[in-house]
Amino acid sequence: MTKETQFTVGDYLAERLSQIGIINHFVVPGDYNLKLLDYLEYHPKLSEIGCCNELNCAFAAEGYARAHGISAAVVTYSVGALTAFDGIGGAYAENLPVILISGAPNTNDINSSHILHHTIGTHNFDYQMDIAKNLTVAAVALRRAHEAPRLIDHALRQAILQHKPVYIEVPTNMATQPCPKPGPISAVIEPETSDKASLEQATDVAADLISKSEKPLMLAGPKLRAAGAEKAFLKLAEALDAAVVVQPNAKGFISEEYKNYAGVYWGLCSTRNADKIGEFADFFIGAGTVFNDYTSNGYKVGPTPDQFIDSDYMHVSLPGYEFTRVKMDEFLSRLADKVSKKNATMVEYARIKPALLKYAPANPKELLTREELMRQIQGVIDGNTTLYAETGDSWFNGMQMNLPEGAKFEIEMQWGHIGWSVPSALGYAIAAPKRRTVIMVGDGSFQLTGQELAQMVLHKLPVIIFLINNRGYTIEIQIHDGPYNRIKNWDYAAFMESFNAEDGKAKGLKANTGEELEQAIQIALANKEGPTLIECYNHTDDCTKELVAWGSTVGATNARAPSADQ
Ligand code: DPX
Ligand code: MG
Repeated sequence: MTKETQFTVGDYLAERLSQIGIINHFVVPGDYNLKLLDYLEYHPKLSEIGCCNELNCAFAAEGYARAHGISAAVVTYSVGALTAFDGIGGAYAENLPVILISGAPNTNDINSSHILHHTIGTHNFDYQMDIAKNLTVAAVALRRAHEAPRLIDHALRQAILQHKPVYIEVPTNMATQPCPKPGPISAVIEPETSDKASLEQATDVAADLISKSEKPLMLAGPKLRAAGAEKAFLKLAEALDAAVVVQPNAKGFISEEYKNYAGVYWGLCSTRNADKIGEFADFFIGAGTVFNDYTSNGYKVGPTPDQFIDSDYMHVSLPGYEFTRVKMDEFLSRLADKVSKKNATMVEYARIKPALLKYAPANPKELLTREELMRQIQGVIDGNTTLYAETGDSWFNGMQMNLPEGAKFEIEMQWGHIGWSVPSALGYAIAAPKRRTVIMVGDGSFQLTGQELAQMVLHKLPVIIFLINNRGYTIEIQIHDGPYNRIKNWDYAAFMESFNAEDGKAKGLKANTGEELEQAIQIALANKEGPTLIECYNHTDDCTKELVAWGSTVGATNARAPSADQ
């Protein structure tokens, strides 16, 4: 590959990606994006990670954004992008700024009567852009080189400001076109600030409402991290000395060793009596909360609007008020200056706080139970661990894990795509190679995207995968059972080792008893040169009681008859 000396659109995009902090981008090549990939490769600070397919590529980028703040995935037209869109929808739902870059037909063909490969075989070249517009906050198609700087900068800025994915379409003849060099990067990355008058008024109203309440409780939601407002949230918690609870998809955003931490607030699935302190509270101070059907257990959990303040990235909702252009972190921090101590929820919590969940060791010779499995996984989690909990009973098991200071937790609860965890953890481990990435994933989920383990082998990432083999879709069994919830068993341990081929250092192990699991974990911890998958026995019916309770509420919510006025 020889590089032209002139600065091109490909160089511009590469330079901007680097300037916004991207080091690794995730790719699947195709003839519509090959030239662009060359330009990304030429850039001295960018390094590509190949993926097995575009769904995994989008999820890997999503995981990279979880650890690193922002990411990019590069795919080919239609056959690639349409597959990637599923993961991009996930990034939208999970508030992760992923830049999806797609190759596209030559600009001369787009307006011609030619029929092109990787299309539906008509002259419609709009469908991909139409989908992109629905799944991103900015979708741009480069058609003329001189417009590229403006369009690229616009898309990148929107990703950063809105914490959501964006789409950039690059025709196959565009990366090579001469283009001006980028201006200062501050034009793209400079953060927005609050409108001062709105910030003052919003915090005055909020402080007044809090002073009139007796038992305020702080509630962290899934948008707190994307807003970068964790510190401000804690500042307010300290000022009030109120108890702090988190939604299930905000677990880990607040240290579980924080003195005011009172667990996961999720109705019957709550931990550490968070539901009880929620019932005791008379006012909720939320930050980035989202109550969907799952996290509200069929709309049963959550504060009423008259007892609830919530802040989003750029607005605040209070009973009877709505303030726009008020940033979450600035709101929480300024509010902390205006309130005084109101610690009734903390006083009550000290009374009802349960001891930390701890399972007694099982007989090591006996078949593994869910409790024994969780007891041993808990032992692996230290302050340097990131625990991934895949959709399935792993969600509920994950909730109950105690996270020591420094440990992190990743879940994909809004999108809820089975198969997310393996590729996302690949991206995460690429971005945070010094952390211990641990995945809890069910057999059904694993079957969607398990081949992305290959990249962990290639890049020698010591990820530990607990494959929980309960021979089926147990969560679906609890929502609504039928023969479709049973799946073909695989030899998962052998599958892992198949990726080694001639040079890999992955290990695939099986654990049917407590003793075997203990030994497997020792081997996994010692394997620093590749991933280790431990296929763990779990009886189909041996699931959490929280899943059973939640499954019946979701089943009932799904089954509601149509309203008469519909
Ligand atoms: C489905 C789910 O084996 O976990 O613990 O046995 O439930 P459990 P598994 O990974 O099975 C997962 C399975 C089929 N959900 O129980 S949660 C429906 C679904 C989804 N995402 C996609 N397709 C179907 N969530 C992409
Ligand atoms: Mg299963």
